[in-house]
Amino acid sequence: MYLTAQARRLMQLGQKFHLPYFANARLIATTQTVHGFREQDPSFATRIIHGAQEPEQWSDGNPVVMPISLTTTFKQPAPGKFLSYEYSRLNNPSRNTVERVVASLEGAKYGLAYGSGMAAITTVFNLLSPGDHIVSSVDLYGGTSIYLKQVADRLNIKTTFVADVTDPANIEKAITGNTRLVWMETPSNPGLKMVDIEKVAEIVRRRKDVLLAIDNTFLSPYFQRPLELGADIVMNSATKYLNGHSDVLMGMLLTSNDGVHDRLRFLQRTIGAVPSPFECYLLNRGMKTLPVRMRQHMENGLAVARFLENHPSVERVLHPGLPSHPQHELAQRQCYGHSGMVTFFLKGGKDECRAFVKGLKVVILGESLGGYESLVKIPALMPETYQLDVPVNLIRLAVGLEYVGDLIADLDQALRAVRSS
Ligand code: P1T
Repeated sequence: MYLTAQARRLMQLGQKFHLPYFANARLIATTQTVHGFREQDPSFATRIIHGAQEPEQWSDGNPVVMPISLTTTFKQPAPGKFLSYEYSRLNNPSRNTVERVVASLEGAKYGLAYGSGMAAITTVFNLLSPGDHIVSSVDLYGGTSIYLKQVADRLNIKTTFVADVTDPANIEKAITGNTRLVWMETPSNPGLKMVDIEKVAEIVRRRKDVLLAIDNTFLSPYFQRPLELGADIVMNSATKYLNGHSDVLMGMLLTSNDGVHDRLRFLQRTIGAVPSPFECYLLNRGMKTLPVRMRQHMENGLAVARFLENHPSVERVLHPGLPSHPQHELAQRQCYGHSGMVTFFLKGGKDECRAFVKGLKVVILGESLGGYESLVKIPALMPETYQLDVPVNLIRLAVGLEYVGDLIADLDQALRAVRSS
């Protein structure tokens, strides 16, 4: 049997200290490499619980759970002199904790927290000046796309939206002398297209003045760590998988580049789109279960994708963990797994799509993803301002943590209802 490095280490420890439990390291090994994806670092789960949050770092009594620091200001020992903090827009103990925790998960030197994913994204765009150019993708979260087309464009920051980012050569061709940023989502929203981060990083590195930023929202650092692959900046909408409970709006930026961090930190303080300490507390609490949640999202998502792939009412299914995905091999090489995101094309048009979502009883029709509840969205039927250039029969599922048998039964009965309507 293939043994992970961690399993080998555990078995050696077991033999050395006569620990019978570690003889089961083979079992642990089988849980670390799943469905052919990259081998996960098993200590990720330990870092998320203990990393950057030692009880000793907080107030009296060593509380195990991070306190919520609601204060907006901090007593100064003398004019112009500050202890660790001065004013909560600039920094705050609760925010500082989640920033350090998420940084450790993404393998970054620095983490910065914002009041939403969009606040984090637009802060990155604020690194640019009029006349600068961005390379991005046609398949992009609607909010990001709108900002680039309707706000950045007005500030004379132009974007080239590459039609097919699955071929790094197309990204390379779009880079001009004025390009300062390459902004990619992988997997993309909602097309689940994969970008080869390592190859694109290699292209971007040839130009000292261009940064590569990756929106990692669809996988979270548990399933993909773009900085390890050469990206300069990683963005996570923490509203999604990182928090996982659909009760927090937050965004995170991660980087190991000192200069980029200094500029982003300056913008964070100056623009002021920061999260409240209570949201930071909720995020820190939600993240504790990220590894268990993500593994279950993957199991449920794969089961749903396989069910849909064999359904007569479904034209095509997109899931990077399925051999039928055009970039299945890249996904397995680049990622540690895949989340609950499944995109499929229903046979039919607008009416069939409407009938399908109307028939669902467990899966909820709604925006967002990454929470414990399953959600469905039809991007082409969104309000006009958010409408994407996607086929009308494209349906996006964010598969949640319910019993997967109930989810499949729900999808099945809704699909049957479409056929008989
Ligand atoms: O909603 P907010 O926390 O501001 O995050 C924005 C965002 C950024 N990047 C990606 C890939 C996203 O999917 C999102 C938000 N997406 C949805 C709300 C959605 O339903 O797709």
